[in-house]
Amino acid sequence: MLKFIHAGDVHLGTPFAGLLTKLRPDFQTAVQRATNEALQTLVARAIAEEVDCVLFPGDLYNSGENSALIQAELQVAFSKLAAAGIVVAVSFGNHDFQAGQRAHLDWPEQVLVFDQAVEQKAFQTRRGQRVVLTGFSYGSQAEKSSPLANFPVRDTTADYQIGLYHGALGQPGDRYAPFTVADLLSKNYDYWALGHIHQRTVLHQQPPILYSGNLQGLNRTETGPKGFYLVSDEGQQGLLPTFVPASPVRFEQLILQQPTSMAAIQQQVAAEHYGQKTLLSLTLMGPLGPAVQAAVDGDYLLAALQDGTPADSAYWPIQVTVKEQGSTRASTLPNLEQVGDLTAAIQSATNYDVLAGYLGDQVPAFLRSYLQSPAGQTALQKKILAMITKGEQQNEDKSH
Ligand SMILES: [Mn+2]
Repeated sequence: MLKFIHAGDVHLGTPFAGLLTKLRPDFQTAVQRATNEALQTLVARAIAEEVDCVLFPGDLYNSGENSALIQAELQVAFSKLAAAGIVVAVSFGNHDFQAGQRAHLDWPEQVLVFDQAVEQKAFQTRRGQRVVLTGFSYGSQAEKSSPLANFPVRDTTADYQIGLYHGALGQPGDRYAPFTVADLLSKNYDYWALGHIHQRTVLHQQPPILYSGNLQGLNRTETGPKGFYLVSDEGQQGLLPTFVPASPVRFEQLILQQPTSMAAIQQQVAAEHYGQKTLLSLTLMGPLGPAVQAAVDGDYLLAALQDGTPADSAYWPIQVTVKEQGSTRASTLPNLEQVGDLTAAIQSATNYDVLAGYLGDQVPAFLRSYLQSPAGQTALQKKILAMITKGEQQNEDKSH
């Protein structure tokens, strides 16, 4: 019998930079502690369940370089697991590439760290069974080679063989160690612990090939409960994963139909059930009542909703989008056709608070800080202006 935890994409130390300025203080604290608290929940469960090992297939850290606090928190977590006789296996991904080579605190010997070349690591469980783990770590922000070719087929002398793999389905040459399900199946492993995709996804049932998703949602697009898989073959039907929620803060999206007043919005939002601290992205379907429309036009809708949110609510609105007649337009974005001053319009559209909402979670930290910097803002604004101007010229050309 084997029992283990599969936790991809913990992203310890995520700064939540674009979000923090908009939060009530209690949410600010909760968000800043969220990734570590989710890890603590995992550790407590691992110990309570007496698992044999915990597998982290990439992006355990949000970045390759980490503060003393984050390193200390991870050290505490690893030490607790080691003291309970639990083996930890870490392979680094595209966010925390080379984290194994950089300075970090000494980890207990029960922590197995995968090198950039594909490696096998074996250990004996408390019940005397031999488990072989196979994996590799990223050496840079992309892994265009096919490390899978170097994964050996299953060691027939092992009781279990598990692959740790940070990557995405794709074609040779894609950025994130592309693979196909057939490639993985050809290795005959008992389980594939995948990382990289933040949405829980089952690619194959038996043997299980799956993404556990992230431990804590990192932005408004990563909605719903987040956590890890507790995997066991106690039921003798092969290794079966059970999802265990671990995120202390949740992102959710809520759609409201034709709100007539600000009070109506507040009532509908408050009437939802919130099991935990929830950051809300609201979509208002038009037509809107006059007061709501005025708030949209005056660009103070979100601020007004935050002002009207009770001080002890379990929810906090972070974004409002208005949709009418099939068109989508974020209330924070100006309508270019109605704006006389194009430069000002572009400036407000490239404001980082607006921009951050459109950046996917795979956008690396250095690019986020560039887009937030004066140099990045100016470059982006120039580019947009050039595109709009060029577009106008092309339209004129066509009319000839
Ligand atoms: Mn990730």
